[in-house]
Amino acid sequence: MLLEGKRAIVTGGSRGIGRGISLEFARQGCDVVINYFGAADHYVTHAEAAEEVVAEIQALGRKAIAVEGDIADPQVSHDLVKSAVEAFGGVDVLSSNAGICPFHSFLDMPPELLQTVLGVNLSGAFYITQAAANRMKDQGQGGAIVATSSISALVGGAMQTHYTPTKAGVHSLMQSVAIALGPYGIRCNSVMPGAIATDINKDDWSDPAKRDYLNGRIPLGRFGQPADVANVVAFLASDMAAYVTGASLLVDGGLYVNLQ
Ligand code: RM4
Repeated sequence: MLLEGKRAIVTGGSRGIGRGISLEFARQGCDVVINYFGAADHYVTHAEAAEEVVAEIQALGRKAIAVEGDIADPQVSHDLVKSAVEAFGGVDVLSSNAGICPFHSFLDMPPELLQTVLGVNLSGAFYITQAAANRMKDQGQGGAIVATSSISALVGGAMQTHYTPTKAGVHSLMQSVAIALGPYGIRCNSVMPGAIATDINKDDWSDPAKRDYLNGRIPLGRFGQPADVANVVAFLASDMAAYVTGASLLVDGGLYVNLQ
């Protein structure tokens, strides 16, 4: 029960890594606001998925609500904090996790696609961090923010030229806000997931040759699961990590260090 009695917001919390984080937070004793985005897009979350996570959390004996909204819109972050205050009385933990990666080649990248990815992955992380941190400051009890960066903050991807800079940006954002928010006892860290099997990369890894190649590069010999990342996020969000801020932690089965 690392997060007993805490109140969390998880953006992009209904599917993939975010779903894993929402469930792990609940297992650790936390109530959770699950943000999701309901547009009919392959890469974003849907209301049913969010309601399923709410039901799973309630079955664990914790409270949860689902709140729809595109995190690229700054108003959504204010709404999420307001929802957490109304439903649970405050916010102690933020998992800034919402992200998209619509794989696309570089030379013909449409500006609109670039703007969409920047808006969700980077501006969205900024808005929710700012909104949650203001609430945590007003509460006067500190807080913990954990952003989902990526191994892609450190390495490139030919089909991810719009995406990898946002993940480097999220990592950098946590470093800077760790300094800005340290005086309020608000810790800010990021996780850098490697190859985690979720809907975001289902198409990209539908080619068995590509999947086998990537799998063979992971020293621990398997793709990650959302729970592999969620466990680390729960740790960083908890008092077990009371002296950790401005840090990033690779959760990649050793993929990053495997040059050969
Ligand atoms: C990750 C990394 C993975 C990719 C996802 C979408 O950060 O690049 O390989 O599957 O993004």
